[in-house]
Amino acid sequence: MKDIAKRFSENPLLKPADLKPSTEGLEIACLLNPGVFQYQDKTWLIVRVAERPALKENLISFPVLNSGNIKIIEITKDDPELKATDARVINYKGVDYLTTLSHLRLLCSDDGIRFYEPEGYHPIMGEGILQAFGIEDCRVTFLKNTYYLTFTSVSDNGVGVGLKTTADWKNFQSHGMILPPHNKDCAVFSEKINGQYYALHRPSSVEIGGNYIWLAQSPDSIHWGNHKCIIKTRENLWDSARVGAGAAPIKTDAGWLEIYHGANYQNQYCLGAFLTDINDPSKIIARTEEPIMIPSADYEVSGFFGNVVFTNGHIVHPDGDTLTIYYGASDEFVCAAQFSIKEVCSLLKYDHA
Ligand code: MAN
Repeated sequence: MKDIAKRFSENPLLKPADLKPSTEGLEIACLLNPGVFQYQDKTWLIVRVAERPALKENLISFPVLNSGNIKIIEITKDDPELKATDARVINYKGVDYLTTLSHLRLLCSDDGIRFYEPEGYHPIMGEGILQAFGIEDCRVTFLKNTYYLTFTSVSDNGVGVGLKTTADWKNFQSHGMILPPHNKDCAVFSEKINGQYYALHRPSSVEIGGNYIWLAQSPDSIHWGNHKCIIKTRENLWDSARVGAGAAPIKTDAGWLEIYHGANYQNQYCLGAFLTDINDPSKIIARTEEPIMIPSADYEVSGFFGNVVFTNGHIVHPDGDTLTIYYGASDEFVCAAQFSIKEVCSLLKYDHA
């Protein structure tokens, strides 16, 4: 297997202790999965900040949002109605909860390495009943002077995709939930194609089907239809259990290049790539057979949820070839790695789509 990522020597770029919790009584457990964009000559991250109360012996406690307030739920670890086998999710009395509550935080940087929280840009918190368990993993697409933010909205109603738009990162328009449960990993294309908006998304089908990448089309970016399933999981490969889009596809001479994540049944998350037709993104032209990035550094192998590299944001440099992907490592740290787009394309298999 060939891992072609050139990891930044400064990794991890951000760790939980680098930011202040949003609310007294909470601590930051994880900083992960940033959306990335350029604004006012700086590189910006919209980072997922996952918080929980300080760990107490014999207790599992986690926050949920209730009419704009944070409510802490506490359960004793030996409660027979508690099922806690995954660091990320628990089940209590038959209901699933997240162990952390996520919001989104804006950070910026002059060099793409050292990030700070600029004054006057507020955290984006979950709002309303469809975001009671938080908002996560925001992708950012810039199209015609507007930034489109697509993110995961979590509540006991399910996991779906929310949309906000902004021009200045201070005033936001909320467009509610654009793709209902179960759906996440939504990335809007950076250009309209034949007059339509396009987006990749990842519905999960519980019975027949699976966790596949789909393509949707929209006349206005709010109402999505003409859904097509374009990338499936592959048995016995690194992406056998789940696949999901990274950030908006990259326009290349050969077509739209998408960096995506795939997980196997051991919950190892790697990155790969696929290529679609430039005029018809439902046509898959090629796909990597092997991952292009595999968790291997210490900070990728062990952490809040180990063996994970997950990306939903990147920057294509002016040379048109250098790609910096920002990624969440072991669901706990924000890191970066560089790729050559040409090298990624050289690993695409045209008979493997
Ligand atoms: C999965 C993981 C978690 C996430 C939930 C809800 O369990 O990706 O990190 O919080 O889904 O989206």
